[in-house]
Amino acid sequence: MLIEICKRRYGRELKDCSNEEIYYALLEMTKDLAANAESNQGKKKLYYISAEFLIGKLLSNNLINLGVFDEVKKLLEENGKSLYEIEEIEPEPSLGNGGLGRLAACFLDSIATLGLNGDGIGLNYHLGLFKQEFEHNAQKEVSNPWIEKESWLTKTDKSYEIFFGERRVVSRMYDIAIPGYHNRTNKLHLFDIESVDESIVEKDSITFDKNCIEKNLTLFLYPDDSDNEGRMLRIYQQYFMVSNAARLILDEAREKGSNLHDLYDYAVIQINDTHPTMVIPELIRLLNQEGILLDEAVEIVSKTCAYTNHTILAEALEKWPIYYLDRVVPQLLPIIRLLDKKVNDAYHDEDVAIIDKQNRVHMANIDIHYGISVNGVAYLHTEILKNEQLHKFYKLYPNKFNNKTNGITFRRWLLHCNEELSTYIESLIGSDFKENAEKLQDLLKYQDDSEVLDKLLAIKSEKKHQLAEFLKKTQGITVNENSIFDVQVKRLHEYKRQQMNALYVIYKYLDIKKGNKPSTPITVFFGAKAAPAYETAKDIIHLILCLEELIRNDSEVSPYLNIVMIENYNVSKAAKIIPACDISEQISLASQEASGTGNMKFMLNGAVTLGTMDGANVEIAELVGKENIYTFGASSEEVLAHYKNADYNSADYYVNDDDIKEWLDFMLRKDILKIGDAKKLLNLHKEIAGKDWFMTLLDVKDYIRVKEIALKEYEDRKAWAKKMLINIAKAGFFSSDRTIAQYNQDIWHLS
Ligand code: 26V
Repeated sequence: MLIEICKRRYGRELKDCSNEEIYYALLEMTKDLAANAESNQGKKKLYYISAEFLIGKLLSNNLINLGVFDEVKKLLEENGKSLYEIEEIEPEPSLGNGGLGRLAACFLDSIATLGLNGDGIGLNYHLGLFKQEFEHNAQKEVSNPWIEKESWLTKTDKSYEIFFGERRVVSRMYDIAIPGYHNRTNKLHLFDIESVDESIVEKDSITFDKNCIEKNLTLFLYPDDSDNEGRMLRIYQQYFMVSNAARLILDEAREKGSNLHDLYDYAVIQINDTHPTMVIPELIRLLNQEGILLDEAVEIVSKTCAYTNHTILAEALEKWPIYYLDRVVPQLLPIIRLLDKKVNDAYHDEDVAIIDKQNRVHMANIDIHYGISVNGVAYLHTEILKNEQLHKFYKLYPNKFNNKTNGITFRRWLLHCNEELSTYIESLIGSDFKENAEKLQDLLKYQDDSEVLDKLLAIKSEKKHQLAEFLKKTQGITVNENSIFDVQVKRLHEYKRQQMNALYVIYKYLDIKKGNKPSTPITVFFGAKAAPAYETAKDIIHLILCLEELIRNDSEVSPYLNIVMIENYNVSKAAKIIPACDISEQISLASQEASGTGNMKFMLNGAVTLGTMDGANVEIAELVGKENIYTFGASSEEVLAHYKNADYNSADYYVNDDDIKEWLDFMLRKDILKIGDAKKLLNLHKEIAGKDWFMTLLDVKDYIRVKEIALKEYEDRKAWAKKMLINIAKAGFFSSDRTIAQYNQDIWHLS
């Protein structure tokens, strides 16, 4: 097929085509193959609505899922071409930010793989999340155009008129096919406007006129919301997403014979965090327009929607001032007030109200009252929701609350990103693990097999070599392939505590200077984007980049310790970094990381976790046993008690502990200030020594202690390889196929 496409498109043989030409031919072929695999046409359908879908590059994954990867790779090789080089040409869709978006992408893969009738709905951001560049040791944001003339997007004939008060835009739906692994194909529907105009963005920046909704609506994911216009634009985007979704859902239900009174027999909507919450009042409004009385419309919608919570951070729980909603979507206000009134009449309790005393609408509260299910994303997280953060709601609706521990798709995070490991596993235990991840446990019988352990180490070395080559080529950085690869890649946030890892580097630097040279050198990798308006996060990036420069130029230290900050960390880079990792840093303040999914990807690829008892780390620890994970730090109970009693004071640590003082003051030393920006470094110093909301100084010493143990135990290569094997073997639980099967069984009930 590929040969014919090349002939037709370019009038040439495959071997005479450029990599770029072959990429577009493969894109056409893959889209055709996916379109031919029919979707499940069951009566009831799931709609997974999300502001983010961090889908990553699609070519190789789609080839794997369609069952033609090996064949295509071989054909290309026979013609002197490399699929690995060709896949580099594909631009990475920039439709997500972090874990929440990547989870949505893994879920789409698993929903299709399990043959379930379910599509994703989101927005087609033309410039996506910003692209990160480093300049003067600081993050710079530039726009990230990713849509080419020919792409995975297929224009459909679906289009709606969407009204914002007086304003009106016309939408257009684009589809991306989501082929399941050896199964049917589902869709990701991305709504857009035809009047979007990329030229309004200032060159080399992410600055644009926020008032011009007709041109800017689908430009950026999470546009800067530090001013009124920015916050309003977010509401425009959210309403645009859910109004289109609601119209599509009603159209499809009607086509299948629904009279809309029975909508819940035809549709179930998973609301991914609060960004799509307005789908609830919007559906109620639309049903009412169709002649259904308001009270009944509320009942119908309440049986159709389910909500997933992804964070307990107060600032991430959306509360929109009524004033904004009234300006942008006045048509929803009567419905929201009705929803509020019903809650007040029933419960007379401000803490569970929809509209608070300050006239803000609590989006999560709408989801909880007017939905069938509320789920957390890891055991500990769900317990905290039930017992702490959403306790009052839990008392009202105990049966709505449930846990769905996150998962990852093994197609992308093992089969594709680590073919060497996947092939080797297959040679040991056969191919069943590809369909049933729990089968990975069959590896346990090799845990004392020297040959197997050696081979695991050899594969890890090969992946480290590949990453080193990639970094040399793309970032001009040389890394020591024989060093320990210690990796922390994730969104930048104080609760994730990249700053604590930076303090470790400072500790180690000083220790090496004292003459304590580690037997095996260490490379500490970071990869993280900071939200453009989040100054402390940007200051942490600055510190890391300054340390990187300082150490690189210090010939006494750099043979033993190095930092690498990876620029513009994204899904394709993750696929190269994760298989090369020895130590997986999962060091959030206990109670704050809802789940984490990177932790699962690292484990699956044979890294050993160094982490707190937070999020899904708790479940990882339980699965692998304490010999095979390094845990440290305060427990979530202790942390929550500190918050409740307001008795954590970072200044006490700074003033009373000479080591901590030395590490923190390091960032204000002359040699660092020479490299960095004094204002940024001072701000960060002040933040940690004087505030430290996420308790870095509470855990930093225990962290360093346990990290040193891990580094020492790395030296016993056989014992370490056994830990690697056990981590791989126990990762099966974290397949998103398991997670999705649970969503379906407990919430969606699709046939
Ligand atoms: C919230 C907000 C609210 C204000 C506007 C910008 C913005 C952007 C993103 C978010 C949601 C952040 C929540 C998130 O990504 N949570 C992550 O979800 C993962 C999947 O469940 C989970 O593994 C991570 O622990 C959790 O941090």
